[in-house]
Amino acid sequence: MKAKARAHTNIALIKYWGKRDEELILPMNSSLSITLDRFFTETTVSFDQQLDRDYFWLNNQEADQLETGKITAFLNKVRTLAKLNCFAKVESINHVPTAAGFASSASGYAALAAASVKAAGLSLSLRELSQVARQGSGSACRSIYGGFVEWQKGENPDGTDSYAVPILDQDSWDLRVLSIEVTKETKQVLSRVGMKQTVETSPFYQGWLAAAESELRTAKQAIANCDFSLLGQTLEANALKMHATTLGTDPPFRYWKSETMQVMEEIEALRAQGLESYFTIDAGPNVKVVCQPETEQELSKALAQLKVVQNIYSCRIGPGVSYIAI
Ligand code: 2P0
Repeated sequence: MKAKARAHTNIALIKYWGKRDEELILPMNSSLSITLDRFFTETTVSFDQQLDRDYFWLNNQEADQLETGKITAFLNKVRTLAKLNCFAKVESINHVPTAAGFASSASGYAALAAASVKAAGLSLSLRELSQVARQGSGSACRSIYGGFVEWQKGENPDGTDSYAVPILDQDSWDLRVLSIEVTKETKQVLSRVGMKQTVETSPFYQGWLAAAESELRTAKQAIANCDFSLLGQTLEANALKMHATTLGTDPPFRYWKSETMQVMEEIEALRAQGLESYFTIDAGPNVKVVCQPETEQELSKALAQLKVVQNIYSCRIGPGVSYIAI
């Protein structure tokens, strides 16, 4: 009744932005990501008849009631699937610098899903596991696989056709991601809240949906041909459109800060000089830069010169979920 799993973070090249079902976490649009090697979560789950409730320890500290409640809500789905009626102790170690704008929810729920289904005695395919992880946090379904991954939005109201599929494995195309930290400030609109507000109030949302669909097709074509320029132009355009939707909400909000813009402008300037890379930004002010191995060092050196840059984390493409012997 005990299992331990590791899952890595992922960064979306075509963003997931908006839900059609809040409870099952079903997205309005399909998305595409790369799993990263550097940041991951390791989680141990033990189901135990002796426990009087679920316990959640994060980074060796017992979590508060609110955080434990979220874990219980997720474990309830696993208990229902496994027809299990006992509580669990969950111990998670996050090797993710959350302050640098790396969401830990993707690696967190992917590791929790993998460990909890195994501890509950279920034997699921990776596709089924991605559907379970999705119900903890949407982006977590993509972290089940390594390399390049598509989350197919599906059409069914019950979510049975909304899951991740691997589209290119981690060793097939060596891309690099520089995560540029410009602030450690965590106060911002949570992505869950931000995407809901966008779906409900932004007049730009229909435009986003149409564009995301065609950009996904282009990105998949670029990946099939290992066409870096096409993939880069597409992922950058997609990130800009996602952020544009937030400017149209009521009330409006934005994730960028002036520091964000400075990094974006520097990427454009370096590109004009022949140093090719492309930026993407998630639900926060920090910037991720996608580049090729041969220019990684030079780009990193150039970006480190900017006053606004506090830290640069260099990442490679990483693996999918794995189990750890205990
Ligand atoms: C993504 N983001 O595709 C997009 C781009 C943020 C911007 O997935 O509500 O933590 O738990 O399903 O997965 C972050 O949102 O949201 C996210 P929930 P999640 O990576």
